[in-house]
Amino acid sequence: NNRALSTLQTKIAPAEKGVSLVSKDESREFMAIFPDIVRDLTDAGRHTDIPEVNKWYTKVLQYNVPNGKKNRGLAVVAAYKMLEEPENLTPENVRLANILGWCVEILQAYLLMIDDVMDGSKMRRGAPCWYRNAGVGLNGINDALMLNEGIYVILRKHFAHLPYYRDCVELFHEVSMKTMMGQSLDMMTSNTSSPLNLDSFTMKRYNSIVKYKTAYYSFQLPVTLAMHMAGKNDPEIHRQAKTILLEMGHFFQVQDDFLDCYGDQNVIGKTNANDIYEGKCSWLVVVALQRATPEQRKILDENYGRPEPEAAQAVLKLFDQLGLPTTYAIYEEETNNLIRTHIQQISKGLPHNLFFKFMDKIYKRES
Ligand code: GPP
Ligand code: MG
Ligand code: MG
Ligand code: MG
Repeated sequence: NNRALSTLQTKIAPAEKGVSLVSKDESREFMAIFPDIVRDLTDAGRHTDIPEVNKWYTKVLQYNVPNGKKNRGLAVVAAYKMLEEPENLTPENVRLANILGWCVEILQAYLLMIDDVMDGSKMRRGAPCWYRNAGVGLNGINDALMLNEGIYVILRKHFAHLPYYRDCVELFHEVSMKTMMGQSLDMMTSNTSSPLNLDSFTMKRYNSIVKYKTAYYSFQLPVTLAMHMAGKNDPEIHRQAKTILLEMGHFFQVQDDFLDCYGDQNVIGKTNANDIYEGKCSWLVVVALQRATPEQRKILDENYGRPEPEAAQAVLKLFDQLGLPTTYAIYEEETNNLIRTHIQQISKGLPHNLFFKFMDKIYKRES
């Protein structure tokens, strides 16, 4: 239960099946840099008069940052290596790309910590959500805020002298703002804004929520950071990358919503059906609403977003009756094909392989 509260060891994630964004060695290299990140934030000769906070901050970082899939962080490294000119791919620059990748992972950890409070989630990455640990609770909000500020400490320490520093700092702020606006829309379209109104669960609303809350920070951010590092500054290239990355981000959140109900809890590391209990505007319920007969709509009105397990069961049963797993399988395959077609249409300055790699990584994902 008390994973890293009792140990400062970093757990190595189990081998993932399927394709990787980077090689095993590159993945190890990324992990090997994490202790330096922790040291930069907790042991850099600053705040030496409050050692108990540095010690706590170390625990917060160890528990929350390194135990996920690290796709977003590794995406920065993979993208940088594909975008940079070979002669500039020095060990120092690769190290910087890894550090930038950890900044994205810190952002992700920070967002998840507070998202789990807002969503009343129980488990994250196979362990209790941070706020559910003894002695944490809502104090965890401050821990999350410390992680967020840590991003800018790291950026300043390693990048302040570089020409793309300002672009990176501004991008983190811009993307954070968009994510919070998406989260705001997510919250106001769920049962925290009582009473739950399923009329507001339109596909249009869904599209806005996922674009803002997920796509920018999960896909546009890592690749745009790598483009800044590699000096790819042409606005047209950025526009084309953004278009395709937001499409991928949308696809990724549809998958997240599907896995919330149909994923294996031991593989996704979260408990099932939380979106149903929380009355979330999830892809599953939006599609269900499009298909429901008046009687089926009544089942949703009465059971969606309710705390009783029987209510969630009734919703799950309806999802099955409506054939949502099949609809999802078709959606996943067709969207994969569509995005691949769009990647082929990217005209200049961007390696198609980078985007194909991302799609290989997420298509048919189970976690
Ligand atoms: C994913 O939503 C989106 C986020 C984690 C962004 C949160 C943004 C904040 C400003 C806190 P989700 O709730 O479906 O993710 P999960 O299923 O992992 O809880
Ligand atoms: Mg959540
Ligand atoms: Mg959420
Ligand atoms: Mg989810």
